[in-house]
Amino acid sequence: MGRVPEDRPNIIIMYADDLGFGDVSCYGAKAVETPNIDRLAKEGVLFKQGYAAAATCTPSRFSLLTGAYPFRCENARILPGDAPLIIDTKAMTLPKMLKKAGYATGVVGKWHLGLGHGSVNWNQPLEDTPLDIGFDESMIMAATNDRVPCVYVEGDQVVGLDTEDPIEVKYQHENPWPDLPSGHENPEQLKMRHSHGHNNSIVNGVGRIGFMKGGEKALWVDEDMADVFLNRTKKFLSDHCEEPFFLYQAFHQPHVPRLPNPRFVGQTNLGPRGDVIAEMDWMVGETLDHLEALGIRDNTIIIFSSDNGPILDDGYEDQAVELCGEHRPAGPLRGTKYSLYDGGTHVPTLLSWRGKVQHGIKSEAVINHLDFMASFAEMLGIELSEGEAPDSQNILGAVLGESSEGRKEMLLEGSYKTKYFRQEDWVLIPAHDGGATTRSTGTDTGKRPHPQLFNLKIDVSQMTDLAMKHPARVEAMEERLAELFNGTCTR
Ligand code: NG6
Ligand code: CA
Repeated sequence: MGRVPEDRPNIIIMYADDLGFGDVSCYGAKAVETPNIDRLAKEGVLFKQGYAAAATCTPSRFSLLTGAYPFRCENARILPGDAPLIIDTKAMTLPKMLKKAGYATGVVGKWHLGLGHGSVNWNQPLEDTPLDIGFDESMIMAATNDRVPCVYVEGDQVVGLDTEDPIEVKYQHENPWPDLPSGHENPEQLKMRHSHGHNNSIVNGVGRIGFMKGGEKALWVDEDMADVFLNRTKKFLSDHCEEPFFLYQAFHQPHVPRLPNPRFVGQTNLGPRGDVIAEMDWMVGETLDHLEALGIRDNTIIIFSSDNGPILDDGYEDQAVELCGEHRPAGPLRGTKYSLYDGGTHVPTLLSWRGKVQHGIKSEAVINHLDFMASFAEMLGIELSEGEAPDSQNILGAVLGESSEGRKEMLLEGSYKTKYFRQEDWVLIPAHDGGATTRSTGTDTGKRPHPQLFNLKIDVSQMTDLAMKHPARVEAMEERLAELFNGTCTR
């Protein structure tokens, strides 16, 4: 039995990669069943208005871990696999804050916040890793499952490193090692073809973004990744069940390339995208069962959410579009990953604390992942100093499902530094340059040469632009957006 004091519950943040508002059964999905994620809804709070800070990964995760809007960090944008760490090692972070409160801290899974502070030498102990921003333990992939280097990193070391076969990584247009195959030159070697991009180095029969060489023994096998990360998760939980802990469990699903373990192939009729969601749901179930077995489920806060909205074709021919049928990955919401419309950031968000928080609540409170930091600070009696978690709001009551009062307003990011603003039920998307759709991904970008205004209360699918009808509101919201954007703190 764990002996965690009541006032310092364990905290696990389970963070899916590109999972949409309509992709799990407790949010209405029919084509894919997620009985384990649904357990969290049954035994906790389902947020109808839960938001990631941005419609892409790196900015969202930056905000989750720092409590700062992504626009505050110039480099918070989709990073290559050899990018430097973008979180200031001196800054306060969620894991650092919890460490101060006596928590053991760990991260397992997708990182994508950079490593090192210049060009990384993968063959030596790495510098500026998750260990330098507050995690005691770390077992990660450096970036995404479609980017090199395709190796796991435990602490500051590549797992399975062989000094006889050093790893080299290059992000450039041309293949730097013409004797090595690439997806572009050797499509016959691919088991899953790319639809756009993803035609550089071939690892495990899949073309990736970026080129890598060496490290043959260290290369991951995509189909084993769920088991590898789950085993490491269970080890962390077993090792720390006698003390308060924080685990950031960052799933790699359903991001591309979607290569489930054979046990999950064909579990849904949606093809690989549905099957990896089923696989992730299984990981959630295994994690919950492990907490039960350790006797610590009741005193563990489990949050489940996603870093951004869904996407069907994100660069591989995996039939996500063809097999989608009636399934609506973003549910009733307009837009997807990369979009300025709601489906880009409005994501499934659940919280279960079985021993403490009421079960089966459906909350209308608006919460943003940014807010976990200040809310948990409140829960644990931690003072945040000026400048720390500058945009994280203490809405603990809402986070624990006790109050329907969440955030009143927030800036949100579409793709690459584009922004929009939600205030109460109103959403203002300022004028943006760029195309209304991106052909390769099929994204409804939300970019228009004029501002758009929606009222989500009466128009959840953002079908009626009210900007012409309410020019004064557009102007007032534009001013407020500018004020928030130009300030240094919104906490
Ligand atoms: C894009 C990739 C996409 C995905 C995304 C990051 C191409 C053509 N597309 O650049 O496949 O990797 O970056 O996704 O390369 S995220 O969820 O990590 O933000
Ligand atoms: Ca993502």
